[in-house]
Amino acid sequence: MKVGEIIDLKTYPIDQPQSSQYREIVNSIKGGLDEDGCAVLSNFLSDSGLDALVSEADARKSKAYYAESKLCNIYLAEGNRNKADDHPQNIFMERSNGFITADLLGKGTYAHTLYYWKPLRDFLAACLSKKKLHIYADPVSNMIVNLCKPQQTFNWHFDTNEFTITFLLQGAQSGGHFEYVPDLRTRSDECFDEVKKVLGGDRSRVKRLKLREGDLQFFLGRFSLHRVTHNTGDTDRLLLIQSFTEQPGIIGNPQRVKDLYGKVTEAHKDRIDERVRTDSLLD
Ligand SMILES: O=C(O)CCC(=O)C(=O)O
Ligand SMILES: [Fe+2]
Repeated sequence: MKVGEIIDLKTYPIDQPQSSQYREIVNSIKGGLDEDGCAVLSNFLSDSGLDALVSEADARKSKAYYAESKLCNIYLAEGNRNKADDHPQNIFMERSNGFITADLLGKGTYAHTLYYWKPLRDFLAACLSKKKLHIYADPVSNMIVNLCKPQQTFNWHFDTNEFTITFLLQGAQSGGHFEYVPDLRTRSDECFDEVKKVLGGDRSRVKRLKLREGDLQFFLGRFSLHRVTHNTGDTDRLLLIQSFTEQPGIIGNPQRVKDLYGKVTEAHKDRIDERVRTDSLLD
């Protein structure tokens, strides 16, 4: 299967930037992202593309990393002893999902081929009104599969990278909902009070996304708090995540990468003090 065949290019001709269909798609995505930091293209993957990506993920499920520590705050980082107990940095929640990491989805896999396909990146840049997008430079977490087995959940959190696309490979039979709160923090403000309200159970700003297998979701996870509710069905929920950044060279906080994905590389060790960020938000 060629890379273009993983996608339903008839409906979504993302390799034809001159076409009117392309412009329409870009405009619809822009509308969604402007409104609430999220947009979906239904049935973006072809049937055979979806099958291939599911098989690839299934074959690697036994190697998924499950962290020992099951309690996490929304920054997926340490607490802060200098803050009150009810400060968001000190509110810890169950996180029981696992990850198939990028090193397990290397060159030659369909997921890798799709991720590095230039027309896809150009299309995403157009949707975000950016000149150019870069592959997220983190070698462990730039492309991952989130694995939520029955009873598992991924707590409320913010992402490190600015922008992800996700492909639902296998939905939960029940539960396993993706929920998010659009623009809960900004580049210059953690908005702790608003964050506290959501963690306290206020659902007035919470949105729940209806995703189906093969859909492509665009998401600005650095600013929108999000989570995956408990998978209450009997089968696994599998979601492929590909991350991009505007600036090259951004990698994850080594502590966070180790906790979440179970490993770091030389790239993390070398660059602890000179990590690139475009803001000063807590990770
Ligand atoms: O599985 C999902 O829908 C979201 C996963 C996620 O938020 C993450 O891996 O950062
Ligand atoms: Fe996330």
